[in-house]
Amino acid sequence: MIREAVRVLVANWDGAYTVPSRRLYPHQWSWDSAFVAIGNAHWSPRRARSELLSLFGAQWRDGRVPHIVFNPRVPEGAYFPGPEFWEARAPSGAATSGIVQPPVHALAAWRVHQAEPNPAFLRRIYPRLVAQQRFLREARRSADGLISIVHPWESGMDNSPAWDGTLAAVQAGPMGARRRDLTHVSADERPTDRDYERYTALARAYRDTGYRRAGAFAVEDPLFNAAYGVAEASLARIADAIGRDPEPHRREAAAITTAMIAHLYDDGLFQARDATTGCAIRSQSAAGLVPLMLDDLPREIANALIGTALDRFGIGDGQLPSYAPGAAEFDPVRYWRGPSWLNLTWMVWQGLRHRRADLAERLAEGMIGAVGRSGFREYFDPFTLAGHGSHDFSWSAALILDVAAEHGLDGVPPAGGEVAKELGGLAEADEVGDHVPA
Ligand code: 9WN
Repeated sequence: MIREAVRVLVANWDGAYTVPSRRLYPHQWSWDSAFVAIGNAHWSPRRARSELLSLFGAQWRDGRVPHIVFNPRVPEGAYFPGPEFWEARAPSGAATSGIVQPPVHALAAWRVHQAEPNPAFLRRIYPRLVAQQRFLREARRSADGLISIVHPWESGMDNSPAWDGTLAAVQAGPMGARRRDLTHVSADERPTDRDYERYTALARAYRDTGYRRAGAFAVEDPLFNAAYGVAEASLARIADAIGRDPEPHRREAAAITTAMIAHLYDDGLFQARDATTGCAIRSQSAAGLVPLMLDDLPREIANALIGTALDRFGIGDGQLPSYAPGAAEFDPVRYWRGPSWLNLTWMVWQGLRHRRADLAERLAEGMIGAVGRSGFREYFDPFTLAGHGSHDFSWSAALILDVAAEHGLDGVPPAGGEVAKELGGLAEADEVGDHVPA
């Protein structure tokens, strides 16, 4: 499994970063690169650093890190919406989108440094990570202290039923272009055309304000806000390591946790909130469990989330469905409406490791079991473990490497054992496919 994961990551390496999937997603994606860096850190810290530095090379002057950095060698028609739709360029000259994704990059940078300490890398990436957070505060923070997203694509869980109500109010005409995703993946595993029309209309409206003003979709999402808080906690560690002041980051991390508890927490699950109306958006999305990643979450709230994860999401069986199976909107095969995804499971696994090692172990085994059954698919039916979406999906491969390194592949702790030996023996693969010096 380890060799196969590295094969996928080498095959998807584009010289300085990794595409999520060769055919379905042939450019660089923001949060995908963070997860890939976390996995690559175990066998090629050099690639992991390159992954993050190349992404931040396309950071905008206002600090935003675009959710896609387009590869100029890939034809416009290979992915919709492509560079001609977004009409955006970074100061580096790279064509990009104009929206963002959950800021999991500071955590990734810290993990990469832990795998192979490199203060020069930390010093280079730190101001960029700080600017990424500053953009979110300046452009997206409400008076209540929460960060909002302006498009379902910014949540990373694009087609979550949590967005159905808000999206229904979006006025949308025809897309004016052909979807490319359906040439690679079956239509019942992807969003509907109606969803795509609304995604396109929202992105176009935001673009037409110069990527400044939110339109009909402005939402405070628990996953995104948790990622923001984890980023501040990671920045405190990074600041400490390079002789900068960690205190402002610690304060910011504490403040976001407090704001999330005050405004998003409700009865065992964090909920999204409409940033325009202030009304809760009630759903059964697993995004509401991701705040378990926050170290400073009060114990009684963490325990309540764990209770929900067991009762409503059934994580005792090793899978974390992206949406609670008992809910009417649950669909085990359609993109973000029920299937389990490795990145979501990995984030909750992180939050459980120091709180409920027994459950963390179940999830680790569940991730390994899904890949063992179906390969490095994009998502999995949480009951049958059948694979869906793209094949050879990068973050599935990368995060399995992290799980294997931390947990072992067969429940045997990995220290000094087979996993480390296998990962250490992959120097040959590291030589493959560099076009751009890191
Ligand atoms: C739009 C690349 C991305 C992930 C997202 C996932 C999917 C894109 C799409 O693929 O979104 O950004 O075209 O469907 O929802 O989380 O980053 O893997």
